[in-house]
Amino acid sequence: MFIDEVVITVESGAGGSGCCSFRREKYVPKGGPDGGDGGDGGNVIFRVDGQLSTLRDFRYRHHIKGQRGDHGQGKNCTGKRGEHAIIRVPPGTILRDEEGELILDMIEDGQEFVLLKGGRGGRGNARFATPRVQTPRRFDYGSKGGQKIVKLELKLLADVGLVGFPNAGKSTLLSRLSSAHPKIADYPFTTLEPNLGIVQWAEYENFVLADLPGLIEGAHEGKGLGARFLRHIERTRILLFAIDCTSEDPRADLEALRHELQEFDPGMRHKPVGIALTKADLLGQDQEFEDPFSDLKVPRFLVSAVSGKGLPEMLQGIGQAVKKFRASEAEAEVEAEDLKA
Ligand SMILES: Nc1nc2c(ncn2[C@@H]2O[C@H](COP(=O)(O)OP(=O)(O)OP(=O)(O)O)[C@@H](O)[C@H]2O)c(=O)[nH]1
Ligand SMILES: [Mg+2]
Repeated sequence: MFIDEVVITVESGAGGSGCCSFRREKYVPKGGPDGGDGGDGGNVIFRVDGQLSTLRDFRYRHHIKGQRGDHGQGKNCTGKRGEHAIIRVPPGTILRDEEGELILDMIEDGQEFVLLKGGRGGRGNARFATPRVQTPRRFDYGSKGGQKIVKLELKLLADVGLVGFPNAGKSTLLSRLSSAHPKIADYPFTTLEPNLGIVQWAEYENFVLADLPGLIEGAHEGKGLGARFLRHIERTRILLFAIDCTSEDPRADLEALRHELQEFDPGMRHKPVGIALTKADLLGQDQEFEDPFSDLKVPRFLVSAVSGKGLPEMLQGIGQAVKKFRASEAEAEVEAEDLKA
């Protein structure tokens, strides 16, 4: 099951208490205080792990705690610090607080964020010795850890999202273009959760392609698998509409798909798009295919995942476009940095 939304409670570890102890040894009268400090409690840390692509790990893990610090001990021994709770999340995870306010968007592989610090360890009595008070009995308790309820929401980060009606051949395309193995079958709604694959289109160039569950009319109102997956499209750089070229009215298919996306989020209108007319092998050998989108200025490709027809051209077209967008995003980032400086 694909999980893209969870609510979890996180807690950082409490600090260990300081110790009250005195040195006791043969021939050492009045050994003095030797109570060590308590160890700090473990932090709650979120870390992006590029290997993950769902929040499935949290299905049965709703409460995550940092370890508490050990108490201090005699002979000036400091308590061991508590282990951090390191929570691994997939890239594209959005962290929100209980009210739904954004805390952080976690994008870069390896990115870390300390949400809660562990409690501080308390001081042992050795710390309180002064020339006047040589046998202090005072020590601190460790401070408590913090607790928070956080919502994790995943919006996949893919370069290209495949959008189309059920059975249009989206999963077949993904399996043909990448080493992903999505389920493929000739009935609608075979794909129930997004699949990601890495598509290598030149020697050192690749992009991430997302195969999404099929859309149907009314998806934005929750029909079919609906809006739940539409949000994953929001963050893809390019939309690739998969349209069955044997469809009675490919044009109407495209309009219907676009309508669903726009109703879901009007901003999607501005996303760059391409069209993959799928299943080209089903057209008869001598049948002339009339391009139903000839008046649109949208790059389109007549492809067949079975025969491989048109795939190299499509990869080049999409690959170059992804490369261009990535470069212009990087440029925009640099400009933003310059403005800050
Ligand atoms: N002849 C032919 N059949 C294809 C081609 N691509 C896909 N198919 C068939 O079309 C059917 C649906 O393919 P899928 O890849 O599962 O379609 P999908 O768009 O992922 O469907 P959902 O996951 O239900 O949205 C399967 O029976 C495929 O074998 C193609 O290029 N040529
Ligand atoms: Mg599918």
